[in-house]
Amino acid sequence: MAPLTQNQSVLSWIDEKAELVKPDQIVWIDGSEKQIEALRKEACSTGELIKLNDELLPDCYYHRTAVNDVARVEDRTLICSRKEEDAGPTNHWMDPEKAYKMLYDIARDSYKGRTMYVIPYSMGPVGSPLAKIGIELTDSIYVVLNMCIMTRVGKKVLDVLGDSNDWVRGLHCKCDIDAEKRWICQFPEDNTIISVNSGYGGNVLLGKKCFALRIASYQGKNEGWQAEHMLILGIENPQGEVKYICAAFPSACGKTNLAMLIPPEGYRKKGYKVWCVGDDISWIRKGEDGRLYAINPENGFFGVAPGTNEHSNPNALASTKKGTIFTNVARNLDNNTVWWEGLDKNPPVNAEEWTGKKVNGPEWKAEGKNLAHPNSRFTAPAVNCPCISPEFENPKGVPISAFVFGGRRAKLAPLVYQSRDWNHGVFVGSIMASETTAAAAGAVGVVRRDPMAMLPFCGYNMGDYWQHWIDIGKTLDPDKAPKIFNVNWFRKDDEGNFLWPGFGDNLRVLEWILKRCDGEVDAKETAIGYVPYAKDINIEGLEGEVSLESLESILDVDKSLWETEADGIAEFYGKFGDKLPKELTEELETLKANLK
Ligand code: GTP
Ligand code: SPV
Ligand code: MN
Repeated sequence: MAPLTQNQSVLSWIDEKAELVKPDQIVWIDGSEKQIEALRKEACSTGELIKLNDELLPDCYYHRTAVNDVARVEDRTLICSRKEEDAGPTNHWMDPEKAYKMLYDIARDSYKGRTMYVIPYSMGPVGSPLAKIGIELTDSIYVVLNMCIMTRVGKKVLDVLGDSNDWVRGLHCKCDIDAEKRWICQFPEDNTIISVNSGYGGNVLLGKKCFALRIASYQGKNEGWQAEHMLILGIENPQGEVKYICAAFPSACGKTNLAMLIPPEGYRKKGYKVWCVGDDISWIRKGEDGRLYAINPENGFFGVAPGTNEHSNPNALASTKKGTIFTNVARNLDNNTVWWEGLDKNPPVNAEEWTGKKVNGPEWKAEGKNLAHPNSRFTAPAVNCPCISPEFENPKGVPISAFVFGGRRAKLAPLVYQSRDWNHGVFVGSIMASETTAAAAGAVGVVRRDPMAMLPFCGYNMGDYWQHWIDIGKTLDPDKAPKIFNVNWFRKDDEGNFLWPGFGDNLRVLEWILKRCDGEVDAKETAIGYVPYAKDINIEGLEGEVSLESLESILDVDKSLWETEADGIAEFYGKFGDKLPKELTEELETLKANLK
């Protein structure tokens, strides 16, 4: 097929890679519905996709990955910078020369008998000054179809690229899905990503974590902007004013849910609305007026299915009703639809669990087994979302009032607190810790440090990344800089029950955050920062669920627990040697002094 561009840097790179992997043919993805439909048909004919009930779920498809390939693999994700120090102590590193050789040996001839798909894509609205372009080569139709939902794809992207060399190279080879030879490698200094032996989400949709976070965070450091693992939501008050918040939570800790939240009834009646700009990634840059502006570089949602239902997240559920690809959920064989834990209380009797075994759903559940994989996902077009922001396509992005950090902490972190200033806010982000989830392979529920929710996604030394945050702060007028907060929806009592209802009710906390941004409410100064007075969090309508007393207990700062935490932070910071910004050392000293 004739190339869709004359760009020499693109053509020669594709030639070179085709020479390596030896495809039977090369197909350029032009972004047309006709081509996409033909690919869906082809994938259905080989069993790669299953078409779902077209009346109940129009244009929706089902896919199962290999059972050894169901989540990101952090210990096989490498940052291949020339110097090991530039990857830093929190990344796995390999010398680029060695990595290229290893990867080329694995990839060599692996497209024989197969097609090479060339996907030109834009992260961010096509042509936006905040957007960037990538090209992914893949031998997987599943990847092509997912990229067509998650990013802006096709000829229009190449037209914007022209003959520029500023684009990110991505090579994906399924190979044999051999877990022992699976590698997800970023070469930040070469704008290059190579992924081999996986067919799962974040490992292979190279625009997402590999580019929009690992490569882009490095680009942002050099170019004066930020790539963050943050959702973007707009909160519209009854007067029709919209304020935007960016929030960073680790994987499977509530970004999609918060980004699409439905206000509690009392708020809805007053006229509050929430608009979703993005649910996972933000690219942030200073605008002409001196404020920070964020775009969502993605065009769809790769969301966690389990737990998504009519009550927890009706907007996410509605987003999955057409044009969606479901991965590793369970199937209801009676009506050819999908099911997952937490969708409803009726697991299908005639079911196929996520590995493809035919089972009786209720009996299977009674044995304590899952029908859907805990990290099963939907890939849904952003335009499907009933609360998608009217600013979603705005090439300039939206102005940010607050940054919010958060994680899963059963104890310790209060429901919400505010940093004293920007540098203290960077400290608050840097000390984030969270219980691990099924989004990455490995143990679940273990508390680990996850600064700014970027631990698995920062493409360079985390110490330099913190310095970049501090440097950005220096360029901002304090009146225009977003205020920085920390939240914890996941505090538990001694019996393991969540103490805060979460989901839509999180708006009550966001309301306090916006009032703080506007200087409309007082707060209590504590050792860790400003904590709300319980009376200032609106719990109207939560009678029976949350009392003033229980609210006080989840706003409580337990100094002895925080002293232990400070030791843990000091130990973590110790790994960074002289890369640790002195501002953060000072913040830690202040925390320790405050706890005395
Ligand atoms: P990634 O796509 O992996 O980046 O995840 P995410 O941060 O978007 O997480 P998501 O919103 O999909 O939520 C993951 C899980 O957290 C789901 O099972 C939710 O049910 C649960 N969850 C989300 N918000 C809340 C909350 O406010 N409280 C509680 N208790 N659970 C929540
Ligand atoms: C995450 O793990 O944070 C995700 C899913 O958003 S993945 O695309 O697999 O990284
Ligand atoms: Mn994520």
